[in-house]
Amino acid sequence: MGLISFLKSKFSKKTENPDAESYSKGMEKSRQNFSNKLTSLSKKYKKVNQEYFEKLEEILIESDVGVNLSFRVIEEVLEKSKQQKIFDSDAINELLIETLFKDYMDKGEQLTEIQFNDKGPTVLLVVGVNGVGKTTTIAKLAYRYKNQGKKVLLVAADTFRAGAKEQLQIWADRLDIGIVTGADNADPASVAYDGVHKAVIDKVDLVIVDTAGRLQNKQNLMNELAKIKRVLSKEVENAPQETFLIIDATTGQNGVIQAKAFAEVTSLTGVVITKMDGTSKGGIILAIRDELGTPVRFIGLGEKMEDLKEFDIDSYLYGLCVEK
Ligand SMILES: Nc1nc2c(ncn2[C@@H]2O[C@H](COP(=O)(O)OP(=O)(O)OP(=O)(O)O)[C@@H](O)[C@H]2O)c(=O)[nH]1
Ligand SMILES: [Mg+2]
Repeated sequence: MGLISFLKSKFSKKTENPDAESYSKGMEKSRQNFSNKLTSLSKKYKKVNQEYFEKLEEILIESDVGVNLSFRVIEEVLEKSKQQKIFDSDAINELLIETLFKDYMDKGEQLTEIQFNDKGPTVLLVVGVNGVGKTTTIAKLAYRYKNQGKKVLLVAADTFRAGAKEQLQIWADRLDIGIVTGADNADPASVAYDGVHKAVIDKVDLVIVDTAGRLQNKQNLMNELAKIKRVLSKEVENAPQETFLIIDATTGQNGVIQAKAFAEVTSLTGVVITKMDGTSKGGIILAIRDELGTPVRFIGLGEKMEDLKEFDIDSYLYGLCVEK
């Protein structure tokens, strides 16, 4: 059975994966772009030729899959098509999706949920440039893990942007969870320290540290993040156990550039892609994975607290490719 038929049958029973429906809804714009283009291309050609592969590569690039990955995947599909003597355009499209899937899987581990520390708090540091959805994602994660019975504490180490801590405070109140804040323009590392200190005393399970996203000066950012990390590990061994980079899907290839820049200044354990519902170019997930190798842990499919889903490649491809 081909991958598309597999995905269709897998998700025909909603109970098997309730998230698949959210992916399908949240990725409607991307699907309309990607899937419609594939369908109309295969209708136009029926049998593939050199031009067909060029058009296919264009569709991938237009969906933000990235030039490098697009090129590689098309080469691979072309090769397989020759070897296996597949010239039917629908079959080639299916082969393309399978190749994208395989490429994602081959890149390494498929971790999603936060890995909890056996003893003591687990610390998650959240980084990313301005406005990508850091604070919202933190609230969504806090909501998720609170519902799983974890004691969660938020730490407002973004002391730079006016109103940042008030925004986090609103979420903490709404979720009825603890929060540590500092004075405006306080040293972010000192707020981070107060946060983990309180977390140890209060026997918190998960500490989520919000940071200001400043990428104007790489050296400063590197120093600031290094200092925060040092301070966190003073109170909790191996903290932060998780560092998530937040990327806004609507920023396209710019997001990929940000991801590379952050990966250069600090070690990341995961990426969260937000605003997938707001883009028609959902291929960015594949590009980020290709460039960084870091697993995409969660994706944001809307503004509400429950709109954060753990990343699942099957549901993602279902959302991207499978027409209703
Ligand atoms: N549609 C949609 N909107 C989102 C998503 N995630 C975040 N947003 C919106 O993006 C905007 C910015 O989100 P914030 O969480 O404030 O972003 P931030 O990175 O903390 O911003 P700064 O603190 O200013 O750096 C808000 O209006 C959010 O509601 C998502 O998955 N989908
Ligand atoms: Mg923020």
